[in-house]
Amino acid sequence: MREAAKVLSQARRVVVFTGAGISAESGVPTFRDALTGLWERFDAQALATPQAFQDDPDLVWGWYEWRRTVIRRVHPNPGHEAVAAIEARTPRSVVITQNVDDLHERAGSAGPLHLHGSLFEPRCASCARSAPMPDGEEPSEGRRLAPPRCEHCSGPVRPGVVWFGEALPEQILETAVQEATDCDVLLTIGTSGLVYPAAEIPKVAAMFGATVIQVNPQPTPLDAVAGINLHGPAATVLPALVTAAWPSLS
Ligand code: BJW
Ligand code: ZN
Repeated sequence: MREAAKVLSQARRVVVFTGAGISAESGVPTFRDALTGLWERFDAQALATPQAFQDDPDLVWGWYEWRRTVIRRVHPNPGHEAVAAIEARTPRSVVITQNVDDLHERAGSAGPLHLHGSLFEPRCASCARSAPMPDGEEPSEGRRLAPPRCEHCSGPVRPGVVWFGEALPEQILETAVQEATDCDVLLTIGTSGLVYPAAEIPKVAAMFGATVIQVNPQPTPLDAVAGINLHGPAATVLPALVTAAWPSLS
């Protein structure tokens, strides 16, 4: 922790790279947690595909609307707040997230780069125009729900996220890679490091000479990339890291 605090406090450019684990303590299940309710017998990896939406749009749209309801009800945790504090204390910093929730924004992070899109930007699956966000709340056990139809072409509306087999938003990925090549420290938080090309980001930073600090209670393939591994939950480790890095400001 002391070494991590030292390099962080001395860094001019910091990239904070996050995954589902940072939102776990807000009550958002991680991607690899078992599904519950209506989706108990499904695998998230199989639902997050264009094929699943094509085969059973009501099942997939219902799942995403249920997740949006969950996220609306929860709050950023001290891990998200610590990330915003790091941004406020570092001259050049950027948050690159794989998460489709909006908890970084709600904690005060300025313009996080969403590599895998957002639950809050539905669009037409046929013509790609953005679609209004439906209102209303989903029942806690979830339900099948027909996707709305596009106002322009009547195509089905889909979540504005990146599914397996789809390209990441080109400009955002390009900026993220550029930031990784340019930073002094990359903090990777709460990601299994299994999903590509996002998992390349910490590797790029390490290759270009940055110190990679990982925060995760479990081992991951990024253990080998990180110069410093802080084993523990983000909502505990990150506030402690901020206090250790900037004792006089905390
Ligand atoms: C805590 C904690 C606490 C718990 N504190 N930590 C190269 C090699 C092999 C395969 C591929 C490759 N390149 C591409 C692929 C294929 C594929 C892929 O990576 N597959 C792998 C599974 C093998 N990638 C793709 O298909 C990508 N597209 C692509 O490559 O396109 C090519 C193309 C080019 C041009 C034209 C067309 C195509 C797209 C990937 C999209 C990923 N999308 C998802 C779903 C988003 C929507 C949704 O949410 O439903 O994104 S998948 C899912 O995984 C989601 C996440 O953002 C992403 C990463 O997961 P994350 O965040 O790491 O979460 P978990 O659950 O895995 O891990 C949680 C971690 O938290 C754990 O480590 C815990 O220990 C930890 N934790 N509590 C801190 N309190
Ligand atoms: Zn349309």
